[in-house]
Amino acid sequence: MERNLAMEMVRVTEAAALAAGRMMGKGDRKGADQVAVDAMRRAFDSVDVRGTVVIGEGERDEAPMLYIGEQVGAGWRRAEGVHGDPAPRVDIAVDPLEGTNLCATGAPDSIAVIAVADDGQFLNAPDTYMKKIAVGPGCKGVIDLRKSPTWNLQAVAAAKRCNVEDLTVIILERDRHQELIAEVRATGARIRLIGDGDVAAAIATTNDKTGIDVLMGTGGAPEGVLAAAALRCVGGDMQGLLQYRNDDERHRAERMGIKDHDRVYQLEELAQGQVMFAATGVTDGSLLRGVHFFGGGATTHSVVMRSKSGTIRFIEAEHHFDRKPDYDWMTWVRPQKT
Ligand code: FBP
Repeated sequence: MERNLAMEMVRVTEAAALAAGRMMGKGDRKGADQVAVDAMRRAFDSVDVRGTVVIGEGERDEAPMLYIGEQVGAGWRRAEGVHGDPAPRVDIAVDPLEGTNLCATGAPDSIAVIAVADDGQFLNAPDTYMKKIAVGPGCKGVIDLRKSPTWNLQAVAAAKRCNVEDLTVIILERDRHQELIAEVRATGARIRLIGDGDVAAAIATTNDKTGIDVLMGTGGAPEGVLAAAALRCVGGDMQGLLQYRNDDERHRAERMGIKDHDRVYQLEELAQGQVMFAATGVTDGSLLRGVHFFGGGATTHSVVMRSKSGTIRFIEAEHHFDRKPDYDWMTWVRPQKT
């Protein structure tokens, strides 16, 4: 997959983050999500790919934009033209605003996210839950979701040549995790409980500066595929097991081609082939700073990675609104009140 495409994808996450950034702390999670979706969708129009959304805002009948199966990217129009090679066909996984509550309350770690893979390479995850375990580079091959949290923490501690007490586990604070939290506490490991945002949490395991070693627990399945794309790029590891809340979700999964409901998906099954991942911070977080506005502009902080090269690039951008082309998504970003 092309290097230039990675930079194009950052422009798309920046657009979503800038739009959502305006909504920080306004207590309107749906509104924040809406402007992020809108900005991201419009920003795709200038990217030269033939993308198909495989992880998005839901099924076509419930999401007007970035729905599963939607074709995005300027490449579709160009492919129908006469000149040059057709644009690359890629799978697109998006979460224009991951952590809608975090943005609505101004809490840390809401991000705008995109992952791209060669055609047909992401697990078409239904909108259900996924039990997950994720670790950074250095712990590849040591985790096993079928085994207990205690077993896994001992394995991670051995790989990191430390004691279990030295590990920090990040877990979504949910009632369903009471047993997990009790077991992790019993091992002596430290815990960081978060209100939302397990994509950023999974990415945090890949960077020593965050102090996070392991993600455990159950969160969204689409978020699991996005996290897997990031972990593929950095050489971390992850496993996921789909968890259905009802028969409806189970049937939906079957319609999407999932046959074995007890299968533990390995990292390479969640996100295969050549993968690219980009995220831009919306609110300040452990790895990425959020959108900071100044008179006439804003700064953004993004990370972009590619599985092919393993390069992890952090990009700080200063956007000057008066000099930005008048993209239609800028409506969400320019100050409304003067
Ligand atoms: P949203 O961005 O859709 O609000 O999702 C936030 C999130 O915390 C995800 O990071 C996580 O995977 C999922 O919700 C957990 O779902 P639930 O809130 O139902 O436990």
